Amino acid sequence: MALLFISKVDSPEDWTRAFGKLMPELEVRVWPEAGNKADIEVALVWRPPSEALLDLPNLKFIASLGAGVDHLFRDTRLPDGVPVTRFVDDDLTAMMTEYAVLHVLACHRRLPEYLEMQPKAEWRELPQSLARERKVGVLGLGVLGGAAARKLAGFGFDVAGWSRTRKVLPGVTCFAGADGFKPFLARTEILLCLLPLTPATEGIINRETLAALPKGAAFVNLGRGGHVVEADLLAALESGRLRAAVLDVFRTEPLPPESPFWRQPRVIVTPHVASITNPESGARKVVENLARIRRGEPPLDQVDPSVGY
Ligand code: NDP
Ligand code: OXD
Repeated sequence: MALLFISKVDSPEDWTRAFGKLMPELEVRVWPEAGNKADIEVALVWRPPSEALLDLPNLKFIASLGAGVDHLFRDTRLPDGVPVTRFVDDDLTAMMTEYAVLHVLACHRRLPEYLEMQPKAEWRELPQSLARERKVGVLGLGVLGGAAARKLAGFGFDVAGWSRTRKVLPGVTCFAGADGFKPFLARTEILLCLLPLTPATEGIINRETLAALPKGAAFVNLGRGGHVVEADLLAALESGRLRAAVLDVFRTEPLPPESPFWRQPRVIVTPHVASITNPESGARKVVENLARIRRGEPPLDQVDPSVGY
């Protein structure tokens, strides 16, 4: 039995070691060395080449190395009827929650503006609100957005969230669907994006969306770069309509040196590090799903290809 590992950004050595401890009989093959394709029962992938998942006659499931699956649905040809799973894990959620809280607090306490003042040796106090007076809005109330929204509500923020289907979350005002979008934006002073990238959410942060936020709002993007129309975001920052932004994800990664975001005042750039898949817990999930399939049960954390997440 073999697993086909395909990723240019994850360490095959770390994953091979993690599988070796849990399931020594599982042979980890690293793309493009697929060996006898009939042995391969699972493919563990991040942005696989377009044809890499075809012609694997005994493939039982395709596991995304990340929580997001946009890298798979973009231009990879997927074999019919083979389930796709994504990475859902308490450690991944905890790391993402920390990062979301870190940067919402930074925007709330006006850190991007103080960082802009520091090289100018400018000692000036900016007006400050209390957390209960600050309206935070979370785009996406799934595993990650839901956890972040709950934790932010615990800090005393006035938190709302927006999802495709309506949610009920204690301490969080929930909006849903197209009708809920504008009312959600109109009350959001710090907007945190934790949506998946799908055809429905591509470019969702655009001129119209940014204009619907109160003037002087801040934006934290931990979802995907494809959610943002970058020229519209830059224009909103330059005009002062948007006070600050924290950007962890970009349309082109690594962010090219010539990107204006590197030099844009009141913007914090981080290199797609909000939350990182841990090979130990990731391998546990894959092994658990192999066991479920053996028992004739469906794998956990399957995505719905019809909605793309
Ligand atoms: P989930 O699938 O658990 O949640 C997705 C949420 O988005 C759900 O609430 C869903 O609504 C909502 N949603 C999806 N489409 C729409 C839409 N068209 N309109 C409104 N709401 C929508 O995903 P996770 O929380 O696990 O992950 C979210 C994303 O975070 C990942 O897809 C990935 O892009 C990103 N990520 C980024 C990382 C980083 O390091 N920067 C690390 C890990 C993930 P509903 O509840 O109704 O289905
Ligand atoms: C993910 C990511 O989707 O790291 O897990 O972006």
